[in-house]
Amino acid sequence: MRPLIRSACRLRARVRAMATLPAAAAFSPSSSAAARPPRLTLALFFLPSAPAPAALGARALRTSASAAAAAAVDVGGVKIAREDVVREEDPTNNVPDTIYSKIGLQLHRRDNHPLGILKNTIYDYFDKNFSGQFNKFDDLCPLVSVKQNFDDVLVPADHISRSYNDTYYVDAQTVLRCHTSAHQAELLRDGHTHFLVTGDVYRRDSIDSTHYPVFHQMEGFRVFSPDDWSGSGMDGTAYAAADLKKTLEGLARHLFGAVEMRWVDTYFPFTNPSFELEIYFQDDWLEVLGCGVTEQEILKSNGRTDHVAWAFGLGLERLAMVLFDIPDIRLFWSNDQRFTSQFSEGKLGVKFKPFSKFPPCYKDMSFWINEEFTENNLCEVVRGIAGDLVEEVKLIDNFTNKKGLTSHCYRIAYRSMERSLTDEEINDMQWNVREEVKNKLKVELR
Ligand code: FA5
Ligand code: MG
Repeated sequence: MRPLIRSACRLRARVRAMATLPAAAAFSPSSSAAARPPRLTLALFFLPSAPAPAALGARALRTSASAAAAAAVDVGGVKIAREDVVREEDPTNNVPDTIYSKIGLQLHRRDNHPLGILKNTIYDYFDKNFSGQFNKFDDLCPLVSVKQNFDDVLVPADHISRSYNDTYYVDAQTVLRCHTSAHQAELLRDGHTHFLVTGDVYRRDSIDSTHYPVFHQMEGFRVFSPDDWSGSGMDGTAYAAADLKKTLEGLARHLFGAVEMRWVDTYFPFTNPSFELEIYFQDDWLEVLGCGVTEQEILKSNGRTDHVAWAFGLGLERLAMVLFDIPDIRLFWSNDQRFTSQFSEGKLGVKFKPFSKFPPCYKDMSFWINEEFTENNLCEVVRGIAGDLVEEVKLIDNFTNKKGLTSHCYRIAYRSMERSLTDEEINDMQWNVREEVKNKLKVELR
């Protein structure tokens, strides 16, 4: 029998058996290995273009965009209007309407939503075990400065997560936060020593059943003073690391009951040592959180010299998909009664019953790529047209010819969670995708 807790010391280069759950490793060394500076040119793909095509997805999108434009959303007292976030003529901006339309929805604040139910259950764990010491924040504004998102947590200047290919920039100094760690420094400076921050985070990313460009994280942070560890026989770092692991193992048991889990050594710019917790689920190891002992420099810069701290950031969708048996990450955004009515406050782990399974429709497209081509840009174009009707975009063929031209063939899976799609609308969408890919990404269709 496998032990419940396993220690494994593997770096990112390890082979991931989880082909269907690629690690969106914004802060992993595999990302930084390919590090390159932000490329402003990429934002140019989102310069004004011909009006969005007449596919149903695009029509729905335009309607929601104009409705959104009419009313600014309020996040924690900050009013955010479309023009604050989407600036098509500004080359330092790469936020599309599909992303703007998600700001302010705050799924994690809905008590009857799987993400809200999960958040509240995690709150219960911390309340019970730390008698209310953790301060909770769940409506901090997702628009943050580059300094908050990256500099304050020591993300190197050339780290790939800073690139326009990976992060949504409102302008050169402002981003949609790509992790809840963006709030660590300000909360420390405000004097908090125990806190939980839950929020929507934004990343340009690939398209499949476990990746969506907006998802939710919960950050945990705990500061220790020398009195805490002096009698323990350990140094501050070892003490914090042991407390962190104990706390998170307890949380995993609180959520899952007896479950197999293991620690994996990893790298984050803001913690050392750093770990990931993986849970064994459906014959595979699933990464559910990153954590570690906070770099001293962060504590020193924010008024906590001579202290140590631990921090973690967990992915709420990843945990909720396991706990509620939710097969596709798009479902979290569904307003369909057949989805929403299955969940209610306080009921963690009620298994989702698919209301029906509509068939996917596959369309392939091949083109010669150019130097600027990235899969994230392709995915953004596809989502801009098909919205949530696109289930997956997958590279199925890749070769370079004698002249040095590289061809990619992508298979796009269209599937609605709620209804059957007609041939006509799928053909429309695919035609529009081909046109936009050709015009915006400047690739040569084959
Ligand atoms: C981070 O975002 C770090 N800020 C976490 C952290 C905080 C580390 C504090 C140390 C201290 P990472 O990019 O690995 O790390 O994301 C953390 C978790 O978010 C992942 O373990 C996963 O559960 C979830 N996650 C990441 N990308 C996605 C995605 N595209 N879709 C759904 N969940 C995701
Ligand atoms: Mg990770």
